[in-house]
Amino acid sequence: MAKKFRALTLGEFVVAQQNAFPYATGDLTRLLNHIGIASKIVNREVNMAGLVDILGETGKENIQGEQVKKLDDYANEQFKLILGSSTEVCGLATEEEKESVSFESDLSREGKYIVCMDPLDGSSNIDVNVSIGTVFCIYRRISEVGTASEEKDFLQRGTEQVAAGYVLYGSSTMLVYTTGMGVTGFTLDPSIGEYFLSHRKINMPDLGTTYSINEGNYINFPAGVKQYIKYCQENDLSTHRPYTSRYIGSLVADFHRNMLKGGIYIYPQTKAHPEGKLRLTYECNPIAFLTEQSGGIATDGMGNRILEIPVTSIHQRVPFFAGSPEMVKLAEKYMKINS
Ligand code: AHM
Ligand code: MG
Repeated sequence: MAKKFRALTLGEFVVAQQNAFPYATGDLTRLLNHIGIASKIVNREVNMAGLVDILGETGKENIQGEQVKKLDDYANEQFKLILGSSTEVCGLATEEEKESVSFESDLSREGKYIVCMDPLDGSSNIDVNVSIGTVFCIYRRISEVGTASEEKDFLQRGTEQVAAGYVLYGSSTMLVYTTGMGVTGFTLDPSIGEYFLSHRKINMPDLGTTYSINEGNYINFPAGVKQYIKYCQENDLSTHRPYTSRYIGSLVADFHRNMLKGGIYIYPQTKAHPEGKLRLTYECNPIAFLTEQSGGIATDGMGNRILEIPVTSIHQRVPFFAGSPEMVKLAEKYMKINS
């Protein structure tokens, strides 16, 4: 006989969290649930993509003569559709949209939240069946409720985030989020299509033995980063070095591993990306919020806390150092010595 199983679902957990706040209206709870639903639809499509590739599907039409969806566009449209028809969100900024999107309906305009997201991050990994993710964060709007969302709603500092999280489409699919009360993780049971609580309170170790950086860019790294990498590679049994290098090329997946096991993720300024590659609003800020809520540190490598960096445009880039506090502090020290 199959083993009996009972764990809290994502829906049950967010409602229980909401009940801790007697004046909460339930909007944030509904919004998190809507993100969960959209992610399950994207997850289904992500799984299908591998199958389509295996069958050798090429070109732009599938067997029914329909357009083969590019998954990042598909994910973008799916999140837009679900959030746009919810009543909690008045606007959305994503990696795929040049400008922020203001939802038109009267009900949407009553929504008090805006969302910034990268619908499918690390999407170059799709074709080779490697982990990818969705990253999101939620802010309270600044513009007046009942009107269209405005650009200023999306240019708030990371410290103003109400919630942030990601979905990791990996060997299992996980939704991990924070509302500022620690980091909680849920794992999707694909057989019944439900996220179940699997990681009640995630604590990032103070020190890890993994560093994640695209070393192919080594020659173009700042001197401080080169020295920190050298430190990671040196032999010293007492500090468990050399460390292990692990780089998937999907921020969500690299961060997730480092958060659970301890480690550091670095995407510094390079020749190709003098301001860093990752985007502040929908990649770095949400991951920085999760980093801090799990006990880590996230900076630009120059002593500036990511969450406090002024946001001047939706697609602004920033160097990103995030992970176990002892590791980020040391990397920062090397950056400072060399600046
Ligand atoms: P994307 O938003 O275009 O997918 O780029 C973001 C991704 C991160 O997930 C990942 O950590 C990084 O870019 C990888 O970049 P690179 O291939 O330069 O190492
Ligand atoms: Mg991205």
